[in-house]
Amino acid sequence: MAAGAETFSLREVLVAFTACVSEQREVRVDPYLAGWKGLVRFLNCLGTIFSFISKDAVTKIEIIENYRNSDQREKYLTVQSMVEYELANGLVDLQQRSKHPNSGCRTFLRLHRALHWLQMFLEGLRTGEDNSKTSVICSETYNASLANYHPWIIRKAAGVAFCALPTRNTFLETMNVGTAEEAVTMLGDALPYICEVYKITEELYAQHKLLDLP
Ligand code: 1PZ
Repeated sequence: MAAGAETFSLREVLVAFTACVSEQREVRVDPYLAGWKGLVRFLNCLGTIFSFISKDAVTKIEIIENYRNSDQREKYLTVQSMVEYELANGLVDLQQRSKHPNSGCRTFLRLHRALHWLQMFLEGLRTGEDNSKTSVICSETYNASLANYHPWIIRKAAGVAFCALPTRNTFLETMNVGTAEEAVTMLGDALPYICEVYKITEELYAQHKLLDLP
């Protein structure tokens, strides 16, 4: 098991997502990234076969973190302020990646699409039968969401990696939130928050026609 894995609990990840939505219904960037960082740590505990996935997630997290550490950090406080700032200043490549290949908007969109998968995957785990296969839940939800944005070679590699996933109950126990039943309860409590974060971002991106950013 990776160092620190014994103290790691998926509860912290879910708590981070519950802290994302502000009173003004804006999505705060810092807890969003904290949630993703926790997911990456969790993914790393599942084995090196997933490292091509976690590496990409880390790259994206770091791009946005760099904006949060730059002189413009205040503009990246929420997804709403980021979209407003980048669009108003022509910092987003709308047709093809060229001058601004790593805009906050296009990078965040990749995590946002992955959050849709996560939402469906965790819901599938939560409602699945005791003996159901995590790999099946994972590939079904992946095919219904993120796969649509990935080229064949990545879909293939993802499919191979999914086969390494343990059974549902073992997977729920790996979350380190207690028994499988306790993990299911926690998922039920946390998922509405993740759905809300996803929904607000989706509406914002749709409103600004940013859902297909290259
Ligand atoms: C529990 C099992 C984990 C399954 C994870 C399912 C998601 C599979 C995603 C495979 C992504 C592989 C690597 C790179 C993909 C990139 O090309 C894309 C698009 O970025 P671009 O090329 O446009 O810059 N990246 C993404 O779609 C972001 C993927 C982030 C995935 C994070 C998963 C975290 C999982 C947590 C598990 C609890």
